[in-house]
Amino acid sequence: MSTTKIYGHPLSIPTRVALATAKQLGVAFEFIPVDLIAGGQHEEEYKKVNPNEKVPLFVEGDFKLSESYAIAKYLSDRGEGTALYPREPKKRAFIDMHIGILNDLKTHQIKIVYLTVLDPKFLKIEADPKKVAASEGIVKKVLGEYEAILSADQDKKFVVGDTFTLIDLILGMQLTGTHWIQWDYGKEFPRLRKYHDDLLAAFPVLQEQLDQFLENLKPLIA
Ligand SMILES: N[C@@H](CCC(=O)N[C@@H](CS)C(=O)NCC(=O)O)C(=O)O
Repeated sequence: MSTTKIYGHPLSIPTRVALATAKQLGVAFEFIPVDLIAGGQHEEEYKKVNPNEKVPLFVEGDFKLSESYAIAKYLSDRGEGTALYPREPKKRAFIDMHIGILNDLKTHQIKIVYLTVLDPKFLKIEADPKKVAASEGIVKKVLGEYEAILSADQDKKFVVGDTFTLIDLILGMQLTGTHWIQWDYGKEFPRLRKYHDDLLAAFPVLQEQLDQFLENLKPLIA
């Protein structure tokens, strides 16, 4: 059994960022599911390992790390992974800038999923249309920024430079989160759709993650 553990939920966007990074880098780990629907993140046993009461959590011996992007950066920064998170200062600065932008995207994607899917289904709480519209506005603004960046060069395969970096892994992963609300974002953002389709074709880990995600999502959105 591996001593490296990733706690998470298979449908959680941040968990999937951590899992995809580990898989892309060939890191051996044990996945420990936390049942968010049943409140597993608030149970004493989990709170002992992660007082933050969220997923994902990366554990290696005494070393514990929460926050999906911190986990992705850490894994990319050690061993063979540096190409995902290049050390050249300007490249790294751009990647960190995009990570900040993608954090807004992720936060609002998660809000929309809770407001429109999980709260109505499990807590019987109706979505507040104003809150949904505000988050949708931010999601579309961010996707519009990437649509513009990629449209400037129709041959561009990656957001920063000409190699696959954490930004492509994170953006690619977060774009699959649109399945939660069954939104075909490609109608509004066709260049982004092409970029994403090309990533899925070129990086089997991303396609594998998407297939597993869709399988797990089926019963929730049926
Ligand atoms: N900024 C965090 C966000 C983590 C997060 O919000 N995780 C959600 C699942 S998608 C969670 O654990 N929610 C449980 C809760 O808030 O009770 C990251 O990127 O890791």
